[in-house]
Amino acid sequence: MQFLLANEGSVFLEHVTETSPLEAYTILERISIIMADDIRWVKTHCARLDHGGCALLAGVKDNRIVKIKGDPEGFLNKGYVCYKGLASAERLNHPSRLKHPLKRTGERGEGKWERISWEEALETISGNLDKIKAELGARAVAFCQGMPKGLEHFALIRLANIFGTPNVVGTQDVCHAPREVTGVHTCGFYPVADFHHPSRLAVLWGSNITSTNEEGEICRLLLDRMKNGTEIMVVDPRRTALVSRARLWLQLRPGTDDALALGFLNVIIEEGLYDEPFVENWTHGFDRLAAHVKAFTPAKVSETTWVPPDLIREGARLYARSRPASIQWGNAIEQSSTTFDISRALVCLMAICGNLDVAGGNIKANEPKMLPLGKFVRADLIPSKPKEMINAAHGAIPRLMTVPPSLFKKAILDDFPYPVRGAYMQGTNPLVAYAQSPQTFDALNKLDFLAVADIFMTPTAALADVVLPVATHFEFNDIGHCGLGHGILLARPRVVDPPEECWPDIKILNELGKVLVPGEYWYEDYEEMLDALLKPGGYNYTQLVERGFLKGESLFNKYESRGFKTPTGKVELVLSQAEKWGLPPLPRCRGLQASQDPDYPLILTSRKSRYYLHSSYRWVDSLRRKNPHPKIEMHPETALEYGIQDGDEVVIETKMGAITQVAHLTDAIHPKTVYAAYGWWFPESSAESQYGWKRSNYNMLTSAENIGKEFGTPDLKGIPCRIRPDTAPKP
Ligand SMILES: Nc1nc2c(c(=O)[nH]1)N[C@H]1C(S)=C(S)[C@@H](COP(=O)(O)OP(=O)(O)OC[C@H]3O[C@@H](n4cnc5c(=O)[nH]c(N)nc54)[C@H](O)[C@@H]3O)O[C@H]1N2
Ligand SMILES: Nc1nc2c(c(=O)[nH]1)N[C@H]1C(S)=C(S)[C@@H](COP(=O)(O)OP(=O)(O)OC[C@H]3O[C@@H](n4cnc5c(=O)[nH]c(N)nc54)[C@H](O)[C@@H]3O)O[C@H]1N2
Ligand code: SF4
Ligand SMILES: [Mo]
Repeated sequence: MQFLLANEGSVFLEHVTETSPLEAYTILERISIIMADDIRWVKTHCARLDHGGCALLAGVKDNRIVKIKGDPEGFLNKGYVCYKGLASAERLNHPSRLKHPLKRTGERGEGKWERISWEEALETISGNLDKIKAELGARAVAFCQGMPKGLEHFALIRLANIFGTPNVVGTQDVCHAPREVTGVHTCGFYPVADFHHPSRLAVLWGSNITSTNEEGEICRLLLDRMKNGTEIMVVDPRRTALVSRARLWLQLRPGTDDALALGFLNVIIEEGLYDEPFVENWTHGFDRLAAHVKAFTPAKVSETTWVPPDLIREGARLYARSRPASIQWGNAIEQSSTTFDISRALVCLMAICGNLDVAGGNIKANEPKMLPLGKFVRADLIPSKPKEMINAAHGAIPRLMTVPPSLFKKAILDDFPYPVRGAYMQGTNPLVAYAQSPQTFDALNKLDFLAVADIFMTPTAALADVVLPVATHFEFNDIGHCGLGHGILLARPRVVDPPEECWPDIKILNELGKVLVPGEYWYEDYEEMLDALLKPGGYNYTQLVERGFLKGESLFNKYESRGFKTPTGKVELVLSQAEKWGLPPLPRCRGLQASQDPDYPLILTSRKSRYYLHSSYRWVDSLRRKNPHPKIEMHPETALEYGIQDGDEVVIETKMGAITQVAHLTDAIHPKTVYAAYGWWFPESSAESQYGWKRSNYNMLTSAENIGKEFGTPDLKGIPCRIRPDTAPKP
């Protein structure tokens, strides 16, 4: 018998794919579940598949989630839900999830494990971290997290502070810290794009919002704005989904955003298109900025960026003349060693065009009242943190309170500025997510002790000494968007019980804390943390769940009465304390280079897959079917030049290493640019190979050495590379 599956959105019989009896059965089973009328629908918010934010309706039957729908009442998504969100039930119910604490029995990375009790797991972790603390001091232990997911990030910082280490490692170097911290230094706050009020223009600058919906800037909000007249401009090397609806598209050469932003400033200042009263009253150093950007003429900038001079002028004029206008800035601006300068230039642009702190521009989102996070994390216990943390020895920017992974690895491998020998990692997969994976492998192996808390066995967990099984989203009470700077708190109540012995991270941290540093710091029950955070706002967790979300009041033009929270009280186009902080006073440019290394004639960059979150969820079958292989995208002309056909295996090489991905031809990108997929490993591969982390992993190609000083940021996008068909014999 043949089993046929209609392709997505298709009602025609010819659009079918043959499928296995097992898959057909699974789908029929799912349909019968969905049609059953004994499903209980529970309201919650999505998370852990990106930063989250969509309000969801979870259909529950027999303590299992069987279906997910977008909640039409959701204030950020109004019923929208993406593929990842829809796959939540499958993610939760996956048979291979970690369900018990494990202890390594064989050599590190050999894939041999023994099941242990929670008590033994916590004692083992505590014993090992304490031993390192006794020998080398608490700072020789690091607490690490990747993309913050919920309250667990702050509970982790709390545990680190109480334990006494200043080193909380995070991926913020390539994700949001540059925007946030540079914003604070320049204008006193983190300027987020305001999609909650009308704008005349929204600029998508290296942000692929219809796929990534970053930090709750759910694309549905922008699409609604566009229906009501907001125009868009896209600054992206790729013809993204929204380009077809854009007024302008600036297809720049990857890695040249600093030059383009300075070119915009040049045009706007030379043509007098800036907001004169604002510049006069509320900016510091305008004349110096004006003199500085004179060199960045459209003609010069065009050589570097490949954007025609007229289009640079048109883009700059459009932004300056459309008030209010917002800039939705994406990862592209912060996955570059020049991220500090790009961010500086963009905040200057917002400022001189009068788009800061105005409705529909880039705003300081006002947070709902809650316990200040500094209090929650007990920052008072470690007042010397800025001086003690690894960052200090590297002259990183003040106010960056997490350690960049590249500096963390240096501490392990070179003992600089001091040795780090132990790590507790939650919600992160450094072997695939950090730049320069072979170096990460060496660093993880050099640790005396590594504990990893995850929902699934990953390449990183495979190198751990102890692995902890966590309960994840929908399985415990959590608060979403806490500390993200978007002015909202979301209720994410428990919908079902976690499987077997899985504990939520916040419970693990609370219980580990009790063993590690007993005393008055810990809560009897971890859920008390939720109430403690909400109490100053006059709520408890149950009340938050009843309301669904809290949003701070919308307040604009606050500077008129209070000034900007900078040393001069104005937006600092020139940083007044640059010398004291060791920062360049004006936004720099890496150089108006037009040449390219002849050995590496193409430029490599990336975007995130709409079906995965970083390296996560390659094991969720429905998502894997949508995107089964790591794809290298190239222009058909490029493929022809290199003798590559669609579907061929291709070797991608940079100075750092080589990987293999599958060719996909597209004219959405420039012939000199290639896009490789990021985040790949193969859960179906062997444990001893740590699940094939070397084969297709983008970070085999990146370097953690040439990093920006301010944020320790490596170049992840805009890297010189070369390609060739993979002719090696296949096993
Ligand atoms: N589906 C999905 N959603 C996610 C995530 C995920 O992994 N998957 N991750 C979440 C996280 S943690 C984050 S931080 C956000 C990030 O979300 P985004 O900021 O959207 O990140 P990316 O997809 O990496 O890149 C965005 C855009 O940058 C473009 N680009 C590439 N190189 C350059 C360049 O040199 N200059 C410019 N101007 N553009 C360039 C790409 O074509 C792409 O359109 O997404 C969140 N949402
Ligand atoms: N080359 C390149 N490198 C990049 C990026 C890029 O675009 N290109 N993007 C960067 C960005 S923006 C970021 S934010 C980082 C992301 O870096 P990471 O956050 O380290 O990335 P993930 O691969 O998503 O790893 C998250 C892990 O958390 C697990 N997990 C899921 N839910 C839970 C939970 O509730 N608790 C716990 N304990 N674990 C859970 C998942 O199974 C997964 O293994 O990567 C950065 N690295
Ligand atoms: S866009 Fe993000 S928050 Fe919304 S359903 Fe998808 S994964 Fe969840
Ligand atoms: Mo991120």
